[in-house]
Amino acid sequence: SVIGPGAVHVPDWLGSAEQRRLVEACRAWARPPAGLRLVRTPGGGTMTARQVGLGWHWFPYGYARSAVDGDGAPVKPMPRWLAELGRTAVGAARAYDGENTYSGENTYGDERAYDYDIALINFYDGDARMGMHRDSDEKSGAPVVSLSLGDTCVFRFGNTETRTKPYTDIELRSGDLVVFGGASRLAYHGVPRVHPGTAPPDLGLTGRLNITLRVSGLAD
Ligand code: MD5
Ligand code: FE
Repeated sequence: SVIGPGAVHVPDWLGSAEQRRLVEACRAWARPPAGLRLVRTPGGGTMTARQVGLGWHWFPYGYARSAVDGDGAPVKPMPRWLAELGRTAVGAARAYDGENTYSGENTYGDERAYDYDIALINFYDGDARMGMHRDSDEKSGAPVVSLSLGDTCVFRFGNTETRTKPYTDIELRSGDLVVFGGASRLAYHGVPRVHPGTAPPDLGLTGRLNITLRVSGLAD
């Protein structure tokens, strides 16, 4: 369904074979060097979701080509097939929005112009959460593509003004796609909870993985 202007949720977008392929790929990307790590925030806290980046490494608050707050190794490359999946996802979101939205407005832009050069993969175990925040370290207005795998979570989609109400809680399940474009690109959002044990049994994943595809807008 359309969850906000330029934000669309397409349930069950990935088939089970595609989900398994992505989980396998994430296993390889999670391994060192520049693998899955704990993220420490400047306030002295630690994010409960662990993260690995492809193409660029995110740290609080910027992007680097190496794991500057991890083992310092060069970040793994962004695979071409994953960048293409991002473009396909934006096209799917537009088609879905066109059938369902109130305005029919195209707020996603032209995906052929988007060169997805970042993948951030978050791994949530049963206790992990993500507090309300905005993704503002990218220097591009291209939509963010979100792919969910494994356990179901509650995703909180907020507003662009405050990290509090009004917000909408939706459940994201394994295989779901969300595209955040247009006016929703800079909305506050978070993951208040994960429901352990809800992953598809044949996926071979305990916990939740979320892959976001982004355009950095940064020069090489
Ligand atoms: C997740 N990840 O489920 C989410 C999905 C992150 C993060 O929040 O920063 O790694 S991405 C959700 C997102 C991205 C860009 C804009 C908006 C939501 N939004 O406007 O709501 O691990
Ligand atoms: Fe985010």
